[in-house]
Order: sequence, then C-alpha cells, then structure tokens
Amino acid sequence: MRSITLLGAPVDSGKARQGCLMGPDALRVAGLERALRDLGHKVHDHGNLAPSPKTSEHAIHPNSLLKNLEDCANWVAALQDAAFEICDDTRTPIFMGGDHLMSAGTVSGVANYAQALGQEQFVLWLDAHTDFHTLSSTDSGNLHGTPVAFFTGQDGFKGYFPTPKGLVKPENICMLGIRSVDASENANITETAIDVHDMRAIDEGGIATPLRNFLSRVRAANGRLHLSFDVDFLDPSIAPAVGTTVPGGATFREAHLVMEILHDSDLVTSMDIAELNPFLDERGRTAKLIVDLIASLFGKRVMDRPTRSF
Ligand code: 4U7
Ligand code: MN
Ligand code: MN
Ligand code: MN
Repeated sequence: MRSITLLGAPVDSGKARQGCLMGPDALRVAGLERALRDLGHKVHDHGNLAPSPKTSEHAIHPNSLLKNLEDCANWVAALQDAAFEICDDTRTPIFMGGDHLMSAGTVSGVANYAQALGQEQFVLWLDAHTDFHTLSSTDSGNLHGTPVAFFTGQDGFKGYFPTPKGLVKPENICMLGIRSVDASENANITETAIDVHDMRAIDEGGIATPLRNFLSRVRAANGRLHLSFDVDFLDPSIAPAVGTTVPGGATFREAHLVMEILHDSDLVTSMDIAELNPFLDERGRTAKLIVDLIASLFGKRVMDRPTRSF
C-alpha cells in the first residue's frame, strides 16, 4: 500500500495549441483516484496548482519565435517549489499535466528533494521526442520541447527561466519510445550520456531489456526514480488525445509491460502525466487508457502473481 498525492499542473503555455489545461480534470473524470483506491492505496488530491504571479519585468529573448516565455517561466517557478514541498519519503506524487513544459519544474523539484536526502535522482523519459531543445535551438518556439535541457542544466536558460534548484545528471536519464528528434537536438543530445532508445532499437530488441538494465542501475545507486510519461509515447491509434502525434508509437502491450515491470521494481518515487489534451480525445478513451496504465504501475495485474520476480 502506498500513499499517493495527486497534484494538477494545468500547464498550457508550452505550445500554441490549447487544451492540456483540461488534462488534470480529464484524469479525475476518468477515475484515477478511484482506480488507485481500489488497489488499496491511500490517495489525496491536492487540486490544481497555479503559476507564480507575473513580475513587472521580464527579459526579452533574442529568439523571437519563443511562445509564452514569461508564462512558462512562472509555471516552472511554481512547479519546482511545489514538487519539492510535496515530496515526502512516504508519499508518491503524481503530477497531472499539463503540457510537457511542466517537467522542467517537477523534475528540478524532485531532484532538489533527492539532493536534500543525499540520493541520486534518475529519470525515465517515455516520449516520442527527446525534449532537449534550449531557448536558442528551438525553431518551433514551443517550450514543451525544452524540459530535459533545463533540468540537466544546459546553457541558455539563465535570466529567462528560474534557476533550477535540482539537476539530473545526463547519465541518470533513460529515454524510451523516441521517434522524432530535430537536427539540433540530435547534435546536442549525442554529446551527452543520456541513454536514448529510439523506436528502431525497441523494434529490434524489445522494450523490456533496456528498461531492466536502467532499473538495475537505479537500484545499484539506491536512487530515486521519476517517471515522465508523455502521452505521445503511445501510438496515436490508441491515444489520439495529444497535439504532437507521431506514428509508430508504443503499443498497448508494450506500454502495459513497461508499467508492470516498473511496478515489480518498486523503484518509482514520483511521476508526470504530460501532454494529455482532452479536447482532442474520443469519448475519453485516451484518459481512460492513461488511468489504466497508472493502475498497472501501482499494482494492477492480470493474474495475482508476478510474471517474473525482480
Ligand atoms: B513534447 C518538436 F519540432 N521537437 O521542438 C519541437 F518536432 O513534449 C516537438 O515531447 C516537441 O510533446 C514536442 O517543437 C514536445 C518538433
Ligand atoms: Mn514530451
Ligand atoms: Mn512528445
Ligand atoms: Mn507533444
């Protein structure tokens, strides 16, 4: 049994297309709290967070394509403090987004907490995209494509975004499901130790092996593990409620397998659900699928025995 804390992060500033602000409520309507309680967990819903108040002055960035820079900075400021405060050794926070800009705040916040405990922070990034743009490299100007660069401490955020209070080492990050990487992101991320498994690698070798290898590293380091789940990790045929669909995503079975392995490992200490846009959903099916996947992460299984012990 776990104590689980839900916090809504209705971030919608990280791109032009609106709708992710409804994500937290869609997850509530789809029965997230009930599904977790039915598994025997204690759940407390903290409601939704708001961004930090606007300040009278903010810096103008030379990249004139950037969208909603000030709003994004205010969300990151609020989220990194809220994530730090909500962290507690006995509770597992689920941050309900919100577009993926949210993770600039949630991950720096949980990493700050890990640092306070003297533990290493690890991140499992499930996404079609690497989200490794800086404020200068993005050519869409959509800041939901920047969180990983932010929380690994890449240059160029200073003066525009708040200073990250916690950082994650690139070698502590594993990405699965990647199938859309811009040229500049590609050039920058290959310079780092981030462990990127694109869809080709997963097609050839399966999704379980890289995941198990990563989890072994987390366990060996006695680390804390944050799961950042971008809905576009999933194939758009099963998860249409996302603005940046990319064909060739994770199947229903792959996604459930990942969640079940994560559950067996008992290593996940916090998580994000990002990019759910209920305005694009079909009768709530994506929101319901996400609730089902979260239930698998928290112990729902087909048979009442583990398929393989960890
Ligand atoms: B998401 C993109 F150009 N790389 O920067 C960009 F392909 O949080 C997409 O992973 C970013 O959904 C996607 O705009 C951000 C694009
Ligand atoms: Mn993303
Ligand atoms: Mn994505
Ligand atoms: Mn997206």
